[in-house]
Amino acid sequence: MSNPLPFPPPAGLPRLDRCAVMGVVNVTPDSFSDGGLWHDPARAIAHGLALRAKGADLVDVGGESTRPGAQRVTEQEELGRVLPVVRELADAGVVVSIDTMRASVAEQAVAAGARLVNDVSGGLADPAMASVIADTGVPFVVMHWRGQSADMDSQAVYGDVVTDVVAELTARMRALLEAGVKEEQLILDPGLGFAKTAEHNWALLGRLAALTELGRPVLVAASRKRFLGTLLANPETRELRPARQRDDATAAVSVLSAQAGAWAVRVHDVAGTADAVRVVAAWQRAARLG
Ligand code: PMM
Repeated sequence: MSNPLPFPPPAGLPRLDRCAVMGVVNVTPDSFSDGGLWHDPARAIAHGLALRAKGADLVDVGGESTRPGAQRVTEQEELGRVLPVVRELADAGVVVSIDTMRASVAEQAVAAGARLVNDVSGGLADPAMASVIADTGVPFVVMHWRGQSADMDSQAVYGDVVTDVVAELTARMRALLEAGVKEEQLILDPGLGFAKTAEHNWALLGRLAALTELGRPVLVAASRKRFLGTLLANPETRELRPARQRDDATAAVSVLSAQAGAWAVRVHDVAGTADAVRVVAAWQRAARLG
């Protein structure tokens, strides 16, 4: 079957005929959407296997919460959280992504079997990240980022958010290439919710083509984020829709992202999105044949 996506899959990852589904395993006590649920390694491993069974093509393992206002954990703490989970899942044949801003964690996770590094800082938080990515040769998610979570809300100031994010991601790509990373390794991510208001997030989604046109695979990670809670707030009380009741909206974003040419979507509730991306692929196939 021909690949309808406008780019080959990132280096070393399976080729799919549809948008890929990245399931999330946060091995943290405090992530906004599922904090504490998978903090214990055995439970995190079981959860990763369950996500694969539900249709995740990749499983993203993270040991540090990046919710707005979050404080950093130590390197030892992060390594202790993620390495056993990465190792077990990789040994079980799961395609594992490591969600980290630390070069040392990325390096050890890749040695333990991770096949992709997902860095929400796009290599900005740790100057050693670029050389680890260049040396390991694994795909690297370059997310748009302006600073650590503790004070990122104050940095949500843009002229035109789409133009600014494209310019800042382009500068990041250039710096990574200069540091020896290959273009085939790069995956782009608009960084929804990171130094961005709800309006900024919607602008980036509505004009996703500005990112896909940069010629690299694009990852969209809207799952359960606050802007969906705001959209679906109780009209009377203005209370935000709780994080775990944002999965239908997340699946809708997955459909539209897939339709807009995203390479992958990163989600907590894999089942709904796994179905959704298959519907989009079937629809697009039929449209091509018609
Ligand atoms: N968001 C979170 C964590 N990791 N990775 C990428 N590439 N893009 C994101 O937008 C992103 C991420 C925060 O969400 P979580 O706490 O639910 O994992």
